[in-house]
Amino acid sequence: MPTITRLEALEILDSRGRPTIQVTCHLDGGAVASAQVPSGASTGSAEALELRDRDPSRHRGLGCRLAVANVTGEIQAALAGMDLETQADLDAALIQLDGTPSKKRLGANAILGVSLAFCRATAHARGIPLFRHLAEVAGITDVRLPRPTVNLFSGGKHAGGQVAIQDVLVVPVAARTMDEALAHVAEVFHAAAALCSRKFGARNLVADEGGLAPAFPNAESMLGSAVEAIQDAGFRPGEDIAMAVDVASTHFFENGRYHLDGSSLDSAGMISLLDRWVTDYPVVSVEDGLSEDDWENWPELLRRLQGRALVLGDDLLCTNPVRIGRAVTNSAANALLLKVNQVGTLSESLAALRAARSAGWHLTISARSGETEDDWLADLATGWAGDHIKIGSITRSERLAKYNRLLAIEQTEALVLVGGASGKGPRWAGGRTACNLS
Ligand code: 2PG
Ligand code: MG
Repeated sequence: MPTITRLEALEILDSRGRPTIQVTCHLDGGAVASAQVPSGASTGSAEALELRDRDPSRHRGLGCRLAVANVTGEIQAALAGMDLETQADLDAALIQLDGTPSKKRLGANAILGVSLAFCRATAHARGIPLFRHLAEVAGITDVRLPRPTVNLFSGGKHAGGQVAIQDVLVVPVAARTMDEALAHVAEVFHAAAALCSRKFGARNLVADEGGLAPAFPNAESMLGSAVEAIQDAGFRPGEDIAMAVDVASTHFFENGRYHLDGSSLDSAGMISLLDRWVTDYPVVSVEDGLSEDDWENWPELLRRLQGRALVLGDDLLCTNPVRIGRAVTNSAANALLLKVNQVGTLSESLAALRAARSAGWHLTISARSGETEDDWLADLATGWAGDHIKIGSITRSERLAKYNRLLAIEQTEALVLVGGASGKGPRWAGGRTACNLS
């Protein structure tokens, strides 16, 4: 069984030019592997806490030298030479060492870096691909490629707030392979870029996750423009290419009201708006349609959208098994957005996945808006059998590192895309296979 002999750490920069951390793990058999940690911008308040230096003279206080020092100092001192049978042993040791519920003492960034680097080093030591090792860690046998949900248009905190909602995504529902899925998405992206120049006179600059971000007059014009781009690319909206929305509504919810497009809606008004979007556009997944602080209204949102679109919880759930349990009990959602740095270790993320799956929920495994060139997310979403993977758009190399890894896994391992053989399936499309477009 693996024993850690050495941990190294380095402060590196993420895709927004902000510091993050890379950890390298050496095992006694000679295996060595590194992992880089992502960072969000539209964060949920229940997320595990990244440790930042708070030194205003460097990187505006966001430096990660303290997190680096914790890995090479206290964490290495505690873990080196320890007998670690499994990933669960390693993660339990990290959690115990930190001793705080939010991981604020050692830093969730430091802890996740060690959790991921150890996992990858163990896969190397075993001589198997990371996704296979991750599948074994999770006890998952039906390994398959997740279907991508790809950011087309960006708003909210990822695009300077030109429009309140965060992402309009496209879902290549008719594609039978990953290769075909990305080819379909690329056609839509290029059609959307042409549409943005035509309609908004915009140069095709991209936002934090690579999505196009012209000055949309309102949220709904993002949805309408996405339908147009799908059609311009020669696809049938809802049949060949569906859509998803990350409303990220926590970030425009204030004093009990949702502030968007010049109006202020109460929760019932917001639910009605989302209901209409799902009726009028081929939307199969609605993420954070309501705020993380609006728990009492999520059950009504689920009741209204059930069977038509997934009700996906991100800020609401924060990949936290306790919050997922509450949402299951209250019938507040039916899909989990899983982001490992929201909770801080692979084992806790796995507990979140199990809580969601045992309630029959759908699973989207997601990147963060601040990413790195590391590609472990592709292996995680494959090994843990995500229904969807959300990486961002098909521009910016921190996104493409993951898409290209998915293509490589498809080619070398002959894995099938979820729902791929039939082309369509209720499991990943939220129960909806066709849409009425008004
Ligand atoms: C989200 C994520 C990824 P962030 O809200 O789903 O898109 O954004 O990493 O900024 O939290
Ligand atoms: Mg989100």
